[in-house]
Amino acid sequence: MNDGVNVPVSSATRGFDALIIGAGFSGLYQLHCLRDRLGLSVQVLEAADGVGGTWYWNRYPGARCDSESWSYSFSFSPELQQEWEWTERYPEQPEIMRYLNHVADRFDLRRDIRFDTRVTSAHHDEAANLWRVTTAAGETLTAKFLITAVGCLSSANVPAIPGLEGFAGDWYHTGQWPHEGVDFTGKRVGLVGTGSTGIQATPVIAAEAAHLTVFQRTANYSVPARNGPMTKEFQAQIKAGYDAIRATCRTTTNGHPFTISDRLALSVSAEERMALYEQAWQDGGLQFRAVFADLMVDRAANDTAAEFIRGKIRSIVKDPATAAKLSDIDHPYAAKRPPIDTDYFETYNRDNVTLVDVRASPIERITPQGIQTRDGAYDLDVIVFATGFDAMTGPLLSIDIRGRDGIRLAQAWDAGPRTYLGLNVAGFPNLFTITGPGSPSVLCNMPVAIEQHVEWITACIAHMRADGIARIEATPEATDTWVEHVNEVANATLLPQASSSWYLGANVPGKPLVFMPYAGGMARYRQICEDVAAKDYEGFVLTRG
Ligand code: N01
Repeated sequence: MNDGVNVPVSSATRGFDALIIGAGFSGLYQLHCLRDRLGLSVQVLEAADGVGGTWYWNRYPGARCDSESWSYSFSFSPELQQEWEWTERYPEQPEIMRYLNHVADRFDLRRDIRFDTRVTSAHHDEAANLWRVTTAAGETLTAKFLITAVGCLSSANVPAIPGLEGFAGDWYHTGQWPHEGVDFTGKRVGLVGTGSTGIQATPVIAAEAAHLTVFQRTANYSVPARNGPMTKEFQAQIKAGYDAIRATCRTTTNGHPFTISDRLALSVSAEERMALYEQAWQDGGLQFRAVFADLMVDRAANDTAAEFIRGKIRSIVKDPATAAKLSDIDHPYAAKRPPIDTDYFETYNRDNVTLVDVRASPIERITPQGIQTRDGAYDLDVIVFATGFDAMTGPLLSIDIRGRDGIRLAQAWDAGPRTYLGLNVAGFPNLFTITGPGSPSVLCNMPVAIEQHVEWITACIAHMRADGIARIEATPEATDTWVEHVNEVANATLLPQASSSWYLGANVPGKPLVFMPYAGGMARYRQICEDVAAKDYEGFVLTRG
């Protein structure tokens, strides 16, 4: 597929006002803001041959967004949101790709995107006050501003299991799925991983494969999505109510179009609590987490939700041994990113599906025939790794980014990511990191977090240009205070209690264990960012030039 236009670059260095890395939701909107609102010369550099970011790569069976379609979209253009027709409650990957391609065309963005262009390094030249960016093809481009729009979940994590190279069948990572798809008909498939991705893919692969073996290391909660088509009436209702929907998204903790109840879980009777959970289970979706105000901060409250879901698993899954493995969950509900599903637990009632507990009996190696655990050998034709990502820092650290005095980002972050507001790193002038570590990012409905960052960055650059400011950079003191605040708000929740969570970097061997996203809530974070800007960018050093 080549739905992009490649802009030729001469061998001489080309200069721009701003370079943006990545053409997903964030890169597209940032390009529109800087080019069409501020009149800057901008170039987006994108490794893929089309727009879409994470949605370009994640084409695995069942790939679908867990946010409601009407909220998982741009709010900046009233015309766009009125003309676009979502077809389902949760959009499937191809529908999101159609939407993002439509956005790229509607706002004439492609002419400033260079596709098939992987950025390998970005070095700041202090004397020239420029970023020098090189690509895998050896070209160099320069810009005053460098904006990373690389996404939080774009570095695939393929576990280093001995023997993979000798596997006689085919293997795939869900985040690097072949464009032509994979035909599982008649195949014995092994799926490793039971995060949101594995939980989405399991029922779809099981329906096609001869046999599916799911290798589960950490059992997980999941709540039914209750996906369904958007009726004409519901479409009309959403479109008429968009102002209120967007206002809710901007002011709620997780950027979703629903509010969190102010009831406490233990303030109601056991009967009422069960009835409320049952209603939320029937309604489906991430709203389950919003039934009570204290589910993410009080372990006793959380236990009630956790036990309700465990009970559901035991009632759905007919084989008691399988039900026991699936419901033996070691962390609070939603302390890891909560999956939602379509018939995930029901799928274990199929004759052609087996669950293997690889916590009890770890995977030892991959043989030419399949997967060998401590206690058994599983012959497979295909292995699917739904093993997640080197999240948040991985996409940034895969680029050789160097700031003042040649300091490498990898060095600055050797004990874990340190940012100011998740937007900038001390020592890296004029670098903006959209949805960077230390911002709400993955704890928020992503387009809401993205729009807030892009609009803040755009206003900041407009302010710099209006006031003749050449350079902006976070101070080390503001960074220290912010990192402390990020840790403090995370520790006030149950989120760090999931020891295998990718929020902590625990899924990647050797990665520093640091809670990366900002858990203080989107509304609070937005206010902090606005206050910083209003106080003449407090915590940043602005240099005229
Ligand atoms: O990845 P994960 P994901 N041996 O890291 C297991 C977003 N998303 O791709 O927990 C055996 O959550 C690992 O086990 P453990 C969403 O934000 C969004 O599923 O480390 N198992 C875990 O079970 C989500 O949270 C949507 O013990 C191994 C699984 O692999 C994020 O992407 C849809 C292993 C990885 O789970 C990531 O989700 C899907 C090993 N060596 C995803 N290594 C939508 O909204 C890892 N595992 C569309």
